[in-house]
Amino acid sequence: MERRKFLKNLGMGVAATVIAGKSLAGKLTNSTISTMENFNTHEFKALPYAYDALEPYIDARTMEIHYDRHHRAYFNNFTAAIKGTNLENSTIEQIFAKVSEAGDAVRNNSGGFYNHFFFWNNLAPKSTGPSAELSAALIKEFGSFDKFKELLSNSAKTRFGSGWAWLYLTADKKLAVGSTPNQDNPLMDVSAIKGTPLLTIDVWEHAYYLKYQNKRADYIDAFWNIVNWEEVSRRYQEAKE
Ligand code: MN3
Repeated sequence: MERRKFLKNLGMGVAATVIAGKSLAGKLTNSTISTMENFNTHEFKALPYAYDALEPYIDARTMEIHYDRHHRAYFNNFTAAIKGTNLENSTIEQIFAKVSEAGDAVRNNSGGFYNHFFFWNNLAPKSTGPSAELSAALIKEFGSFDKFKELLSNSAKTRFGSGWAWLYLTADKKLAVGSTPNQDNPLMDVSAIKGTPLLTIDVWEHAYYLKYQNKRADYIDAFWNIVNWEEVSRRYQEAKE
């Protein structure tokens, strides 16, 4: 994306943040990007909140570096990797479905591009709780809400090296938790876990090291204070239909 357009998008993000302070829940959903259609244009979208919005659980400096350097680099490398190929006109979902044929540059950078936007949008300054329907489904599948949290947390804590932990919906519409290495995700044909992502935790060290250093478990425990359950519930509603 050209620089001017990027800055314009970033400016819109700042404006949305100010509004979000007044009416958090309503405005945050305006900038959600979880539907696949929104990824068709392969745009680098603004954060749906300010860098310091997730304090004290995720610090502003980590958010700035994570979004503006790490995430932006994935986006730039992704667009460079597909430039001039037939993937340029593919949806991100189509790219993931055949990512094994596309090579490592596409696999790593399409995942890094998508996973981070997905992650930003499943975080919010104020966490509420899952919808009644998602709550019932979580209890039915995992026994209790706390048990679900424990399973996803353990999945994140035990992912060796860099990767992501996920709550996802399988093809037969069952809730499941698991993790993926590097920048893989459950939409990729190469992934050991497959389904529609609903909630994710980035467990790369760059996501937490400035504040938590080697204490990945503390970062994961803090994560539960900033889950955007409104967005996760919406994704569940969309995925189960
Ligand atoms: Mn990351």
